[in-house]
Amino acid sequence: MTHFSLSGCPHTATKLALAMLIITTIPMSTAWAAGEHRGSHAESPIGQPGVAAQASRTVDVDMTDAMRFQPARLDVRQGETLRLRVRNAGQIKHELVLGTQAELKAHYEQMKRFPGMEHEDPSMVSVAPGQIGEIVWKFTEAGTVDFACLQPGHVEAGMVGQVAVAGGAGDARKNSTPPARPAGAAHRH
Ligand SMILES: [Cu+2]
Repeated sequence: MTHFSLSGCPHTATKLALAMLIITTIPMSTAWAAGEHRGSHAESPIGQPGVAAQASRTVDVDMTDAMRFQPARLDVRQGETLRLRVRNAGQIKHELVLGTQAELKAHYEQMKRFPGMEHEDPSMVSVAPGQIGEIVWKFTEAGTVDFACLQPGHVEAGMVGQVAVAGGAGDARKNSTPPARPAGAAHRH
């Protein structure tokens, strides 16, 4: 049984690199060709692509040639949608990729095997020097979501960070995120 995690994180790679990967690691499938990922973000512990109009706030993250994200730690509430405005303050290409540690590790190995590989997915953004990119992401599960710059060498240099997702639907409700269920709010005693 083919398991997609072996091929790295389920991001859409392009051109030759992807073709080679498919040949060497996974059979061609309509799901992949359609740009879908089995075991996709809908059930991912890191959350799912967000809708910009539902973003509760915008957070600026800088990426530098010192191989750092600034800030490298973000705090969000479970259920919150964040607009991440990611600025490359350096002279070389950087990227911010959200994922579980396992996903990032696998994806990073892939990036090292195919330097310069272009890849894209709603959970990541590659940003040219001096440019600004954006990720809109909904953090649906409490816990920790990792992120990293997967350009070869950057992880080892420390270009990693974390999003701490505070649990508690009750808190999210208080903070104006529409509740999934009214939970008896309709009547009062
Ligand atoms: Cu980088």
